[in-house]
Amino acid sequence: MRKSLLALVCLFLFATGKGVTGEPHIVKEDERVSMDSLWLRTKLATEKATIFCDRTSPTIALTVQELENYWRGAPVWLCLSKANEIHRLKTDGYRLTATPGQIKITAFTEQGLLYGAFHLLRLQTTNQLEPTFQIEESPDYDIRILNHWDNLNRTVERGYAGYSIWEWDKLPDSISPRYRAYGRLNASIGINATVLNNVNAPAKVLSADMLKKVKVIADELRPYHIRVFLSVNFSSPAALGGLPTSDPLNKEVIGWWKAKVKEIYQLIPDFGGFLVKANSEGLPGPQDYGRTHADGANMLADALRPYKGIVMWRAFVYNPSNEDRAKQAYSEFKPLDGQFRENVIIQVKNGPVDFQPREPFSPLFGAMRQTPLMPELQITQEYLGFSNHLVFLASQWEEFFNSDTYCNGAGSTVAKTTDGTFFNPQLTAIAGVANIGADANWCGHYFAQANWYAFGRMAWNNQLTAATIADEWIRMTFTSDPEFLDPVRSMMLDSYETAVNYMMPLGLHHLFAWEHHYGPEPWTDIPGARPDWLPSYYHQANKDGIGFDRTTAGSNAVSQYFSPLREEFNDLTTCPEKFLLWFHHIPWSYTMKNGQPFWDTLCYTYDNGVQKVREFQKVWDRTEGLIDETRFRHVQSRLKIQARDAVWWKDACLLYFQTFSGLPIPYNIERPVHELDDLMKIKLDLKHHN
Ligand code: GCW
Repeated sequence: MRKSLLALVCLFLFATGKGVTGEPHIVKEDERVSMDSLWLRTKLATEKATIFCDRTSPTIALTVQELENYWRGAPVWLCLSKANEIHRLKTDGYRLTATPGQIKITAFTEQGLLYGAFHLLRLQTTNQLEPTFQIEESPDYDIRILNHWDNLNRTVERGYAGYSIWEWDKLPDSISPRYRAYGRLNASIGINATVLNNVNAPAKVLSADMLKKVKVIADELRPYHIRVFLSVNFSSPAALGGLPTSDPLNKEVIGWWKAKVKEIYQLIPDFGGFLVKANSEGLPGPQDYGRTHADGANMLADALRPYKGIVMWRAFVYNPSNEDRAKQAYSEFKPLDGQFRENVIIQVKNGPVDFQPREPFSPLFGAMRQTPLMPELQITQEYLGFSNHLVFLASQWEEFFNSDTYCNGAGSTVAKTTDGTFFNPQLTAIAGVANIGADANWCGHYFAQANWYAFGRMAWNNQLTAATIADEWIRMTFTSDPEFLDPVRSMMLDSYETAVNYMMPLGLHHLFAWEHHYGPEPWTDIPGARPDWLPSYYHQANKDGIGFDRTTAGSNAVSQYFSPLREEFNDLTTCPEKFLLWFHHIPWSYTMKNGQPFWDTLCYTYDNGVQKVREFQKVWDRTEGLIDETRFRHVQSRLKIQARDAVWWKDACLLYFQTFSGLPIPYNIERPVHELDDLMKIKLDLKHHN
């Protein structure tokens, strides 16, 4: 009797996650799981696995070690094979074959074996191992690269996870163990390249002293097959080399870059190349000398070509002009199509403006047929609540990859225009602006780790769905327990749309606070500021309505898209509602397709965003006791901030836009809890480093 009562009490405590004292039952983190594990949290195997390989190299040694430590199955054979035996695979690809009693990983490069091993371990951790299987995988992009916006003083532009992990002040003598941990994490998701420093680059990064430090990082990352790149300042020949000019057609300038490149390759034989932000946001570039982007990029490409280095040249440009900012990158780059060297790739942000919560895809995708383009995604949440908001970005990227450009008729997705399916490019690549810093949890928010993970997975396979990746990541990072997995996965999958809804629904964009971009300031007016840095330029709210008219009657940005998309965007009745205010100035009296007044829809959508975050809090609180306390509490506290911020966003935007619409906020939604005047006084002291 007693026994069964005790069992009943235990069962009850277990089910509720509460301890005998009424305190939550705490699941302690396994002490062997280090902070640097992130999604690689599999426990060490009790017995070393048996691994066979008849070759050795630093990468193979790492691969063997990884499997010995974590694989709990049949012996594994690592087979380096001749290319023609597995001709369907690309350089980094692999084949996994499991038959009873034996696993074979076949690849024709050592990195292929490394990626294959991580795949096998992932199947084990996520409980997806079958007794027999054959899997072949090749990446969609040749270069899968992180862009760090890390400054040499270790601040990180738009970084929300502490200082830079690159300890420039301590290098080259002292080597942080995090460099290898970084290599391992990236290799586990197929990332094979990194740009160490901010695109807003000082010339100094190319100084002899700095290059010695870069060499050390490159040496640490090499076994993980991560090639190092640098962002360079276009005026380095003058600023660092003391030349009178940095004109790309000047002989001395050309000679300076050649010598500098040679110096780099003597230190780092597998150096990847340069990333360049030129003639953008005040940075120097070829246009300062009357030359084009192609002149500038080609000159650098010629210097790098003998060493197989490449130039990633950014298309993020906009001049102080009257042209709609959303049109400018296309206007500048489209005419240069076909003028770039083979080792140049143009790096294009996903949307035409600037990493806003939701943008249509940049019309450059599909439009440049003779020049390879690489998408640039922003993993760091500059415009999505920093590391305070839980926003799973795979949903945004899934939408982006699957957007139809119509460049070769229906079905010409952005994915196909960039991954080599179309146009036969010499190079394919994809970049993600990193969200990594020196914080203990690497990314500021535990769920921000999921965005780094998702970037790597989608750079490998751009057809993976957000749902698949969320599932995988939760199992790897937390648990496969359905009590946790199912609700948390739904929360992640709802989180992107939710953030868009409480921040900038229906095509609104750039309503952010000046400079730091945290929180709403649709009213901001900074005397003397460029108009296209101010929210009013984008929302265009007035007594008649709201939204940016980019139709043929307005800025005509629609014309940069292929038919029939341009007509679809142009017509108010066919434009997807999620882009309504991106392309149209909507009268306050407008009626939506479902018959609801536009103003009411705007209000309901904001409110929906707020309600969802409240639900996320409930979902999360129910997971108490299912995971460790550290991560539980961290996420719980961030969700509180997110919930408060969501209300702040909703109140600020609705109360402000109401001053134009003059319409009541529908009575069946939460009433504002703030006064507009008070919200307009908020000035957060958040630093923006560059
Ligand atoms: O989104 C904007 C950011 C800048 C950034 C710039 C860019 C690195 O606000 O901080 O500078 O884009 O992408 O170059």
